[in-house]
Amino acid sequence: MGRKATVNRKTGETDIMIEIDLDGSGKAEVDTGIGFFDHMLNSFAKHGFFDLKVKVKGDLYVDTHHTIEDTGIVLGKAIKEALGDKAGIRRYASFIMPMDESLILSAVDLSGRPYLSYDLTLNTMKVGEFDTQMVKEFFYAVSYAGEMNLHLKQISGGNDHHIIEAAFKAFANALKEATRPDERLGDRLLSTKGTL
Ligand SMILES: [Mn+2]
Repeated sequence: MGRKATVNRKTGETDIMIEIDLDGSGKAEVDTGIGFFDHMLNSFAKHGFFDLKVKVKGDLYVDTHHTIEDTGIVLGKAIKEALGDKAGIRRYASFIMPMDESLILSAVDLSGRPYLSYDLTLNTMKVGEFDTQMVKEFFYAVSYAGEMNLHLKQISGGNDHHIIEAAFKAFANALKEATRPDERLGDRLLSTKGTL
């Protein structure tokens, strides 16, 4: 069966299907209707070695808000579902991603406790059709629906495309490591509480 999940969510604002395989090869098929967002989710899949299918029909005639936020909710749910009982995984990891002048740190703990610490400074309103204010909303939704502690910290930055892309790649790498099995654990949980 493997560590895969398919999650569907339909509201009056968005209709979303996401399929993820945590043990994939980075194959992605993404269509959100927002070019830059597709670019970010493709990067997330490729650099995390996740197989990812994302189909989104959102109310883009309003703006990009519902589409981006709801995609975050469904991606978080899919990650959580694919992880199952989290037995044997490393649980936490961090990564520092450079992209030219920008340097972004992401740390992840698949603790079961949602928390987002967000420290990126973006300078423009939009990258393409993507509203830069939505970066925080997206990662907030992923962290809450995925029940993970997620930090994004800008060490240095200049160009918004670089900062955002480095954040998605840093998150992908941190999540990739945190979801890897540690053979010393066998099927035990890395928790003194005995639950994650
Ligand atoms: Mn790019």
